[in-house]
Amino acid sequence: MKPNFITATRSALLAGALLAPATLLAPVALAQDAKPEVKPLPETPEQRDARMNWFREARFGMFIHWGLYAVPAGEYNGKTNYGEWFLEETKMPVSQYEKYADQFNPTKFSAEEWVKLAKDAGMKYIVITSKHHDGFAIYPSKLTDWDIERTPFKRDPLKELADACKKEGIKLCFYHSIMDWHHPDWGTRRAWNDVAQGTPNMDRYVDFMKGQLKELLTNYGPIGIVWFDGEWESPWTHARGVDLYNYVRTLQPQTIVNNRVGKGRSGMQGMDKGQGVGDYGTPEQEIPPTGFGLGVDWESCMTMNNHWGYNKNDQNWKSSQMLIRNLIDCASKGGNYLLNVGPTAEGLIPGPSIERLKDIGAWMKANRDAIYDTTASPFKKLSWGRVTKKSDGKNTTLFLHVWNWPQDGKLVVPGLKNTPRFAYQLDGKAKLNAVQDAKGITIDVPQKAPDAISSTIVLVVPGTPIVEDQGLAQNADGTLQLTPADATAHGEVKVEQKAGGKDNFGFWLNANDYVEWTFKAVRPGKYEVTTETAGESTSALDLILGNQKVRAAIPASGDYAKFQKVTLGTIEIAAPGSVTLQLKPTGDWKPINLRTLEFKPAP
Ligand code: H79
Repeated sequence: MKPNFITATRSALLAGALLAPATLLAPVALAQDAKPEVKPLPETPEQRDARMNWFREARFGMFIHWGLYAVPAGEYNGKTNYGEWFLEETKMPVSQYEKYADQFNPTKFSAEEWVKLAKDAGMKYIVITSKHHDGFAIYPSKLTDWDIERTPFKRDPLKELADACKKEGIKLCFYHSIMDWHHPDWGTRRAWNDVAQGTPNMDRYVDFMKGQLKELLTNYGPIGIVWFDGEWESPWTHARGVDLYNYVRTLQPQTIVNNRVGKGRSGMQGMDKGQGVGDYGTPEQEIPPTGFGLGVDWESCMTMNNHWGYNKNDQNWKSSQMLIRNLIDCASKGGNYLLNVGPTAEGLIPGPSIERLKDIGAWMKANRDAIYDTTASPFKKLSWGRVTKKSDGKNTTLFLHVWNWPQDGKLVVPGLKNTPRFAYQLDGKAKLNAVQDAKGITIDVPQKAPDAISSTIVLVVPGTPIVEDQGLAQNADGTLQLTPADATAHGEVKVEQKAGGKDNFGFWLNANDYVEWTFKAVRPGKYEVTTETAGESTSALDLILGNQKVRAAIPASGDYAKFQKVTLGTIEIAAPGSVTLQLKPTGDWKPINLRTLEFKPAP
């Protein structure tokens, strides 16, 4: 995604050109300017930094998906897997769906409790659905009767949240869906929308949406972010996106707008490709394998179980460890983590979500300095965890988030060339010995990890960190681990993050997709390569290294979630130096999930 100031500068230049004497304009420019394209509001880099500052410092927010879909709670006609897409997936007549409004009476809702829960978890902002794709406004809107006033609940949850957020110093933000399955003017009217009449008219729809945004950006105080979604259907266009972006920024000049206001978003990876608009990228249900460099802002939104909206049968909760490590992972790559809760129709955040938020809060209480206002890691990939950093202009403080505690009590920070000033344990501030050697900096740490989930070691070095890329290399004894995260994946293959270093390649659905690693060989010899795979059918892969090709037969495990150990074959490393290993579908290949490859000297 392109930082907005690039386009801002360009439009400033364009404005200058338009003021120039007509004789100076080339004929081409005249033709293009005949119907000037709407540009995002101009802004200097300094203005943009000032506007984005709180978001970059915050690193952690709460997403709330709350609407009428909480009434059926995921169940309909014997199926139990629905969420906030209930209306679209059941294709229920809209008139029937509207009746859920009679049962939406969240008398147990307490804005104060929700905001405190977010704050105690260490979250700095809340993004709540003012309207999801079903079009239902969770606040009293003067512009429609498809709103909370239709329910027995005669309160305004957004007003109560705005007051509680103001009191607790939390930024309130609104998720507002562009796509609207209920409104008669949304351009792709659903066949089951039996309450809409007439011909859809997008200009009228935009007027309606702008009217609601005006309510939201006028009646609830300063709004941190307007989080658009549902931009991908064809009635929505880039020009409408730019216009809407400018509209929001005109109502509240300091508000941040995500990139889903426009059409640039590239799939679930969420960053803009091609022509985009908006202030930051929005990966969904995934954390990018690396960051995107300076000046590129992003936020990964993720669920705690498998649904955004409340689903009473979904007990597939991620562990607190995974959620905490996801937060660290995002911060280490220069991004934010927006973690979702789906409250019930009674107004309660589910118990398992509360437990996890409390665990995260306990970790954050001790480790907050290592998350807020930090910037991305200067290291590529570390075997033991992640790094965040802060600079005061003179020194750099590196926060070493250690997930895999060193058995020998020596934490090696590989390739770091700065002379260490000092190191300590964040928890308790105990000083630690840090020495520089050929490998980088080695810190003496206690035998036992201070925190089973993630321990923070602080290392202060002068200046900016200078890191010599160590790359992937065989260990001295020849062993080697090639993790999915270290690989280059070609095609649609993705790295699925799992707890305990058990990431796997997933979505490997195409026989043309393949993966490869480049590493430094230090110990020539024959190596047995093993891994763990999961799949419904038997499969086959070629293991390719130089001119060797070893065909690996992969047995079925019966289930994409059930992994079993597989020996891929024996391969020879002929000489020290850079080596590339590829894994390519072959013969009777069928989709599989695959974990880390392990090299062991062959017997
Ligand atoms: O609000 C939650 C979900 O209801 C909503 N976004 C989160 C935050 C969501 N809507 N759709 N999806 C999630 C999945 C939709 C994916 C697709 Fe597409 C839409 C596939 C094709 C069109 C996104 C846009 C991926 C490619 C283009």
